[in-house]
Parts: sequence; structure tokens; C-alpha cells
Amino acid sequence: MKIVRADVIVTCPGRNFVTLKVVTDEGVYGIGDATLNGRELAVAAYLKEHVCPLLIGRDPGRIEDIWQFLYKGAYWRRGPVTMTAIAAVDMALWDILGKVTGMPLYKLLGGASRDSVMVYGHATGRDIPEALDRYAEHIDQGYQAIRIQCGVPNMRSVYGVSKGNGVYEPATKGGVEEQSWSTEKYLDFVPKLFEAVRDRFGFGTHLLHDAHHRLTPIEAARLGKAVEPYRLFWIEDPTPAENQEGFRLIREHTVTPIAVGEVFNSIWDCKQLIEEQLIDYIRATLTHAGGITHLRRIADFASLYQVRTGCHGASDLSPVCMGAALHFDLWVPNFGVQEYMGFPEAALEVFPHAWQFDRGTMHPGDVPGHGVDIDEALAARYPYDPAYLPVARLEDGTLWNW
Ligand code: EZ4
Ligand code: CO
Repeated sequence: MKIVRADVIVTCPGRNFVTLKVVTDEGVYGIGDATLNGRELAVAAYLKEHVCPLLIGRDPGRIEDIWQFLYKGAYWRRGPVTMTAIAAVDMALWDILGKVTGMPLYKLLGGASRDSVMVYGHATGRDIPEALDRYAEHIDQGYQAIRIQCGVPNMRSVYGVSKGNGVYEPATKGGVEEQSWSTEKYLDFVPKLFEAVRDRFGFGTHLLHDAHHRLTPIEAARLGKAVEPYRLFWIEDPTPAENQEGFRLIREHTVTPIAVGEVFNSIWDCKQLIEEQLIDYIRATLTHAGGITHLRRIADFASLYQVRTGCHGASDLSPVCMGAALHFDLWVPNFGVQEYMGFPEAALEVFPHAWQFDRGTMHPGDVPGHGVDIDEALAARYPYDPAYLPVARLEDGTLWNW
């Protein structure tokens, strides 16, 4: 079997997605997600100009060799653009292998380690009562794990809160939106949010929160310590993680579990965090961290240190990534939780999928491969529409971490 074509499909059914379709001489094809939020066309060009031509004529069954070829062979290793492109190829090749062997991806990986995958949803509100109402809705839908984000009093805007009544979408059209941030106001307020959740709903749900890299290590330590009574499942991205040793300071002060890594693209981004047991959950995901072949390596390494997975699953990771991730989650022995934000209706139509949601859990389905396809004719009806993540500035105008 040989690869005869590799096409890049850019589409915007409610938000932008980049998809790779790898076609073989036997007509079997595989699909991979190559979406890098806000920098979509860089990956599309990397694939189109530099990767797709190199795939032609290769045996799609040599997944590991093609991964090594694209990683080592480029000379320029790592980085989000490169690793997202490699991930898309890898995902598509695993999809082909599944179709050829007639097996769902999770069986190829070693079979299911659990009956279903626990996912967490997002409850966001402009203030505490609204956030609690959203939290209650998630409980009604069967969620066992819920992330809460809430507007901070006297702050102009806050990350993770949807505009109007729509679902929160981590990208805005028509330029880069500027939002404001005050660590002082946030730190004074946010423990009250968790207290309100536990007061109203008790301790029966896993409570999660994303600090979105806004704190310094000592501020993160203070937050972790202050919220220990509310027993969070995790605080996510408390501080930027380029400096992995920064997390030692957090660890010295608090037992609140830490999740990090949605922006990571290789095992080198989290090697120290994992081996020094500075985190509890690794959030790297298939699309941005080199696909199944590389994420499996990260998860196996993490398992040595009892670090569990908590894959990023925002709506900017396409339904293709969602499908592949659910296979991965169903198999991976050291699974923690999977993020699930849902998708715009149009995206669900463009990407026919075997995965299903059922009362706070998900299953990838049992069709061969990862079970997600793309309707190219429908995709063509949604042209690319540039959108960017917002940026955050301190109240004095200083550009801050998003
Ligand atoms: O900002 O997916 O946990 N989820 C998040 C997301 C990220 C976006 C980045 O593209 O932090 O909303
Ligand atoms: Co996050």
C-alpha cells in the first residue's frame, strides 16, 4: 500500500479548522487534525509545501518511521507548527491502519482500560450566581467533572466567560481583542467562587479551574493554599511553564493538584515537570504534541511518576482530534480526565463522527480507525475566516500572559 495523495482542507464551520486527508492507492484514506488556533495557515502551508510532497509513495503502515522521518529529517525539531503538522500525519496514518485492519484505534493501542471516558465541561458566568446556574446545568446533564470560570468584580473582562448567552469560544474575529487583568482582584475573589460551589452543590462533583498562565509561582502557591478546603480536582496552568523549575515553588506550599501543558508540543516541554513530580495532570493533546505516536510516549513516561492525562479538548481542537483523543483516553492506563467543550452545530455536520456523549462520559465508537470523517463538499461552503485569541493587559497597559 502506498500514499498517493495528501490534501489540506481549511474550513470554518463556526470556527476555523485545518484537516489533513491522506489517500492511499487502495482508496483507503485517513484524516488528521492540524488546527493551531490563530495560526492556522502556518500549519496548512507547512503541510502543503513541505510535508505532503514527502508523503507520496510511502507505505502508510510505517507510522513510526514516518514520524521519525518528519521529526528528525526536518533538522528543525519541535515547535507548535512542526509538531501540529506531524500530529496530523500521524493521526491520519493511525486512522488508515485502523481501517485496513478493521479495528477501532483504541484496540490497536491495546484495548479499552475503562468502559467510558470521563469528560469535564465548562461552566462560565459573568458573576457567581450565573456561574453557579451553569454549574447546575452541567450537573443535570450528568457531568461528574466541571470547570468553573467567572467574571471578577471591577475587572473589565475575564478569560473564559462567554459573551451573551453563547458558548465560550476561544477566538475572536475582526482583529485581536484586548482584555484587562488584575492578579490582585482575581486572587481576592476566586476562593469565594469555589466556596460558593461547594456551599451550593457539596463535594460530589470534581471541581476544576483554569488560571490561564496569569500568576507568578508564588502567587500560584498562595492560591493553591487558599483553596485547599474546596478540594479542587485541579488548578490548570497556574503560571507559564517555559521555566519548569518554577513549579517547585508551588509544590512546596500546596497540595492542590496542578494540571499543565495544553500549549506543550513535545515531551521535552514537560520532562522535568513530570520526573520531579511537579504536576499531577499533563494536558498535552494529540493535535499539538505530535499525534498518537508522541503523546503515547509522554503518557508512558508520566505513568512512571503517577502523573495522569488530562487532554486539552477546547473547541479549537477539531472533532477529528476529539475522536482520536477519545480512543487514546479509553486505552491510556494513566487516564485522568478529558476536556470537552462541545462544537458549533455546523462543525458537527462537516465532521461526521462515531464518538458519542452520554451524561458526562464519552465513547469513541467502534468503527475502524478513529471514526471521524470530513464532508469536503460541505466544508467548502465555510471559507476560512481569520480569528485570534485575545490578549491580556494589566490595568496599567502592560501586556500580560494569556
Ligand atoms: O485558551 O483552546 O483549557 N482550555 C483553554 C482554551 C485555550 C484555547 C487556545 O487555543 O485554556 O480555551
Ligand atoms: Co486551559
